[in-house]
Amino acid sequence: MEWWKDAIIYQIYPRSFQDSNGDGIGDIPGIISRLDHLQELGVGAIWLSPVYPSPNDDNGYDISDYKNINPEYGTLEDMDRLILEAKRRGIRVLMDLVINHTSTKHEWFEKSRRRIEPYGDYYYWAPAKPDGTLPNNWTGFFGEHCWQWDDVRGEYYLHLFARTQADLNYHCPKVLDEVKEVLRFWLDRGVAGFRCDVINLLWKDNLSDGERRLALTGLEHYLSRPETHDILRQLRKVLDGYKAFTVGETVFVTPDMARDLCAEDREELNMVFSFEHMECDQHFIKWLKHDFRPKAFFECLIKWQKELPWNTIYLENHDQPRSIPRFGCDGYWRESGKLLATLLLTLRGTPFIYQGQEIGMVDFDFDGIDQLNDVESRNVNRILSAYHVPDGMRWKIIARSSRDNARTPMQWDDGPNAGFSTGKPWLGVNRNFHFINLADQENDSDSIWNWYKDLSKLRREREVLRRGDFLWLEATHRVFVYRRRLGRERVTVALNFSNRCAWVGSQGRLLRSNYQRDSFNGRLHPWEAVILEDA
Ligand code: ISL
Ligand code: CA
Repeated sequence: MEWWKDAIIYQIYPRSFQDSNGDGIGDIPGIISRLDHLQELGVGAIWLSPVYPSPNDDNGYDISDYKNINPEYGTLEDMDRLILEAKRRGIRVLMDLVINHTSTKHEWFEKSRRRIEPYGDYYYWAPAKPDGTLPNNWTGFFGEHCWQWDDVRGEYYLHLFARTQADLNYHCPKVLDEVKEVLRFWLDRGVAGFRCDVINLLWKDNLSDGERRLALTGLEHYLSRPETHDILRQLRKVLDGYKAFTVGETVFVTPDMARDLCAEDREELNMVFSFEHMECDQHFIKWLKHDFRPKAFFECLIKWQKELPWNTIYLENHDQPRSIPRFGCDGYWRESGKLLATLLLTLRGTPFIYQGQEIGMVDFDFDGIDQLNDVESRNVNRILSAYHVPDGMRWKIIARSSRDNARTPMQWDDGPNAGFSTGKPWLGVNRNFHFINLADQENDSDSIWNWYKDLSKLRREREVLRRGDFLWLEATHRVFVYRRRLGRERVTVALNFSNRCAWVGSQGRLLRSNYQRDSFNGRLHPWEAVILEDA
């Protein structure tokens, strides 16, 4: 029953996790070879970023066949083996369901552009406006406008993301039937559920002009529309037949919207990824970052803890820079890495660990745009160049926000390519792998890895950390203190997000500290995290 409320979920970015055949690209046999690592961490499920055939313009988020495995990653048999081997270790497998758009290389698109029935209206096609301009004024997630001309069809198609990611048209009922088939295909193979990509954007009301905004003009026409909720309820009927789990990736959700998506009695999703806490260090859009302000971050977390009965808890994923340089402190790498782990594993909700987070991997150390692969970074570079933003500033903006920060290969050991591959990795390995790698941390009882393992175990042992309610006690510009409570059990967590000592009002029997100490008198060291139990 509701296994996902007790489990920790681990996100794998397959391209960068483990290569098994020396072609420099992570693959499914590679994942299988590392399942013991995940079992040791105590994860209950893995979520794989897309492993379907794809031209890889957006690394698998542009799918060209929903019912197969990308040959770069392996075969359907490898996937079956992964599901089986994971199951033997008590680990469920979740797939990424990307159904807002397909690759323009998908057979449906190839037929749609040729007006072959029934595919003709599988996508949003539109002619130019009478004055010859684009069908509407919408702008997309990767910084461009959202329309691409297609010579074959003689019309424009809509793409909220990259040009090669054409949005599916759910006004056409056949599209939903196709998606249901896709769900059944994978659920029959033993997949436990799905992470649903940008799932709150599926339905576009109509294609009229949007209100002008700094970014994402047109958003009001497709953000969390009632018809999207209908679609989710229909999909849920299929999922329920398999007792499958879903977590929605839901951009720009408010707590109200989130409740409508995952309240139990609405029968849509099981939980959602909200973004507000990841936007605490930016002005309007992710490219305009300001310094991290812990207080705003704590207040945001408190708000979501209060507003929703159950949250996803995450600080990293494949679209975000790494958490230690962002919310922690490089100078206190070990301490702040453990502090962030403590936050992640003691809030109320399902924690998601992103690959490499468990060893404290940090942002890439690339020297220039040529070393980047991310389609979003390349688009932004083009746009900033067009506006004559000087090289230095352009690179600064991109380096700070690029999604490739989190996509560099996993650092397993200090051998060639950090043990990721015997060949040339598809994306550079961070040069710090000599200092940050799993093998070293396994041998160091004080490592970030061992801290994750320890807290994961503590969380399994103490129901209060999983199911207990949440009460905040202090949230200042640097200190966050909260309590979890279940029956008569009370556990208090105190976190110091600063380089200076700090006093907090809480005391109790010390369960854990990321410093060496036997007891706690209320004074936190820099970046100290303590877990206390009512004496
Ligand atoms: O990462 C973002 C901005 O940098 C987000 O706006 C992101 O694009 C949004 O969260 C949607 O992300 C998901 O869908 C995209 C894909 O590129 C992302 O990797 C995926 O997580 C399109 O499929
Ligand atoms: Ca490979």
